[in-house]
Amino acid sequence: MTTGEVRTADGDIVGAAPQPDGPVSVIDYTERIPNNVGLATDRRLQRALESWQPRFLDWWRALGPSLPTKDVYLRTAVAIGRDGWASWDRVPMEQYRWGIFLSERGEPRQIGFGRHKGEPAWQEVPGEYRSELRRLIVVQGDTEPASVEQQRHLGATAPSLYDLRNLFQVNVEEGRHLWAMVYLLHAYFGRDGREEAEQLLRRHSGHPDTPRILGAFNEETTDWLSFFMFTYFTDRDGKYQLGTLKESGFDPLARTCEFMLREEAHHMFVGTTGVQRIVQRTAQLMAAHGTDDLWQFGAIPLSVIQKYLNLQFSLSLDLFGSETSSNAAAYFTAGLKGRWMETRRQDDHLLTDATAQAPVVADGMLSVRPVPALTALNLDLRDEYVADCERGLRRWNAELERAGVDERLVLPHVGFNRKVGTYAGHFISPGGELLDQVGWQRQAADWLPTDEDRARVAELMVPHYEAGSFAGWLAPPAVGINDLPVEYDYVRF
Ligand code: BYC
Repeated sequence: MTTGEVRTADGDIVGAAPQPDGPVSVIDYTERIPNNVGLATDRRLQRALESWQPRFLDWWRALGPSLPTKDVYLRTAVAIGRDGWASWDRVPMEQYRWGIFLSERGEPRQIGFGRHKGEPAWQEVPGEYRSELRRLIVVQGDTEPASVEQQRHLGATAPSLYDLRNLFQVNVEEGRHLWAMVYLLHAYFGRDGREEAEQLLRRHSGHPDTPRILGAFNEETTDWLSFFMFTYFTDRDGKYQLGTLKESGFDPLARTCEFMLREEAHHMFVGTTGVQRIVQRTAQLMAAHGTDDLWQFGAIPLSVIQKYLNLQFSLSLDLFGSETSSNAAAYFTAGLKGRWMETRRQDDHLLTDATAQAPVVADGMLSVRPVPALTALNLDLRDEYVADCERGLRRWNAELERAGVDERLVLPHVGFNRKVGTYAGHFISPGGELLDQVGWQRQAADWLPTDEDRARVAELMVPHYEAGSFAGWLAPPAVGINDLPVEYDYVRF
């Protein structure tokens, strides 16, 4: 790989896009819908997608970023190599070229797990798994526009042009990820696929009658602290879910998700560094003034950062579904959804005889019980995710340590504030103590953001639109985008 790209210890990618060294299919940008799936040779599919395109643009205008801009310095995929490749330019956001890109595969793939292990990967949808596959694609697709809707108004309060640009980069790529799922629905699921594609634009985040499918995508992203926590914790669920779909026996889904993961890495970089820059400023002020009451200095108290973290982590854990799930077992056995790093796992990739320990809450205690490993695959993925989340915490805590502050951020217990799975309906403290409802609610204001916390954070959310100017509640980034200076005017009005 020829690259100006740097991969951090967390696997996040920063710096310039890599040059491809594997097979490359250049994307035809003279097409109305840029793609590397040979759309021009399939007129029916092309027409169907071209009729969906204006509806997508209507949705983008109505529910995409609300801040009017002239252009934004954006990365656009222009070719697909094994390592991906992108161009960077100032682009009027509405003219961003949302397209359909699948990773190239060097060699024909075999299904790597489940009942069909060893068979050639499917190039068409197997009839017996049609509805399960469609469901997975619809759930994945539903999250993409949902996050754009949740972040719609954040542009009005951006802490800098650098951050504003990152928000818009995330938004256009989530829009592209919607295109990726809509392509699969149109190309492989006939009329019901087209209907599902329509529904993806009809459900709206937080709508009382037509909400988005998964809980976390109906919550409001109220401010930039919430946005950075979202891109850290919730986009990271995206990384893990896409990582399991990348293993799918349905080859077009696997290849789509593989390419999406490249773009997704930047989203998590935004979250990791966004929270880090906030913690950096908070730590400096705590060290200087010997107090956590930082509102008076125009910054966010560490205790409030911890509350936002508690909330977003718990909402994101709900996205893994129940710890034991017959759906998850069925997806795996059918070869539709694998495990994280499936190919590197040292077992039979069938799991018919394996067991796992799943949590239980019974008799006033938290404990575990043995269950068939096949049913515990949501838990398996969630455990991988939690370990990854810990890495960001270490990075943020290093800022506190560097500033000479004793306090630390911590991940709350996985049972804290849960609405899905074993812990739902139980009252567990961030420290992992099982409480009664009254006891829990008495302390909830210490654990989760209160209306007052949100109001005070909102007071700090004053836009900084001059090039090189940054809000005082976070540190400027160490480097700019694609080797440009931090002070570059990444967004023009
Ligand atoms: N909220 O057997 P269970 C991303 C439903 S994020 C509401 O425990 P299963 C992104 C569940 O659908 C990644 N409902 O769960 C990030 C099921 O309903 P049905 C998105 C929920 O099926 C940031 C029932 O409860 N991708 O990409 O094993 C920005 C029983 O559930 C929730 C995916 O999620 C919930 N939280 O697993 C932009 C991958 N949880 O089917 C983008 C595709 C569960 O009985 N989805 N339910 O009517 C899946 O693999 C699975 O659907 C889930 C659930 C992991 C979500």
